[in-house]
Amino acid sequence: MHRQHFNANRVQVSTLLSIKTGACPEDCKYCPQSGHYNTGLDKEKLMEVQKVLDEAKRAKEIGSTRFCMGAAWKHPSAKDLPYVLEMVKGVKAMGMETCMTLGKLDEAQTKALADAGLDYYNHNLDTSPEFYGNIITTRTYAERLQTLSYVRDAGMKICSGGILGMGESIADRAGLLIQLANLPEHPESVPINMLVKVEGTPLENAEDVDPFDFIRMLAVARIMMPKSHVRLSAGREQMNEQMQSLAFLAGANSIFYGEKLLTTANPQADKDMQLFARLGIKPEAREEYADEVHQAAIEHAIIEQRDASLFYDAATH
Ligand code: SAM
Ligand code: DTB
Ligand code: SF4
Repeated sequence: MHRQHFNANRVQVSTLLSIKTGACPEDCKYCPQSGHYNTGLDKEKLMEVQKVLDEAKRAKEIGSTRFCMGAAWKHPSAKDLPYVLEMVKGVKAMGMETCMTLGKLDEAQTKALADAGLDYYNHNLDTSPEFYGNIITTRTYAERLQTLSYVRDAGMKICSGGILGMGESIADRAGLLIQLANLPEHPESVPINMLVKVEGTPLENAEDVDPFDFIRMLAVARIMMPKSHVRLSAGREQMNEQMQSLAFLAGANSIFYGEKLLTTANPQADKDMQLFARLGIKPEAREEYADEVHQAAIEHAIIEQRDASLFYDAATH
């Protein structure tokens, strides 16, 4: 199935940046950025446009092809939106794909983001409709579906997935995939996150997910949405290399790349590139890149991340 639609040795790499951190009015029980819980996180207001562009440049230099900007908002405000649009334009001009996750959108905001050149909008359904109310009470499932519908109608690509490890049942995991696979079109990108348990959140002591059940979730997502990129998302820092390899074999073909997710740790870039090399995986080219020089620069950046020390480079053998 995977090989019918993708080169199984290519994995798409995206880098995340939190452009506005903490003090979020929503009550998502998994989230370190919710203002409802005390997680000791340093709160920050919207980052300056130039600082965001500097971070995007850094991401490009380590070989990332998509830059995803996240804000801890219920929804963007009229005051903040113009700055966000400048960020999209600036990152796009650097030759990277752009992605944002800013909470709920109205129709006009969605159109403005599309006009600025935003490629992807991330808005997760998180879990099944039945389990959802145990995790979030300040935003409904129907509101999430509405935002996704605006994004689709504005011609942008959808990134939508969920989280495992919040106490949901196997049926709830199936319920999430059924929702995603029954959207009018499959999301182009389906992030499957393993809960990062953050002290101070209501889920800090949640039970671990069985690693094989996590892998099964990726495999079923791959089968149900054969043309989508399935992203092995948050939680990789807590997984060993063997588990990540199994995830790629099960059909995951995208990761977050760079040492930080939004507020929590992600594996170091050099470690990821060493693992890719040992598995014979290469980072995927940008979907619409027209410029081979740009692609060569990405590959060069990736190689630079690897430690030249002793490991078997399966990608070039
Ligand atoms: N505030 C916006 C929203 O919720 O739409 C955007 C940012 S929010 C942090 C993006 C997604 O990150 C959430 O939908 C959730 O799936 C994921 N996430 C947040 N905290 C997480 C955690 N501790 N572990 C795993 N995934 C998490
Ligand atoms: C997604 O599904 N996972 C990313 C991204 N979309 C925005 C976020 C993961 C956040 C993990 C917790 C943190 O670093 O704050
Ligand atoms: Fe806010 Fe998003 Fe975190 Fe929910 S997941 S508390 S909306 S930042």
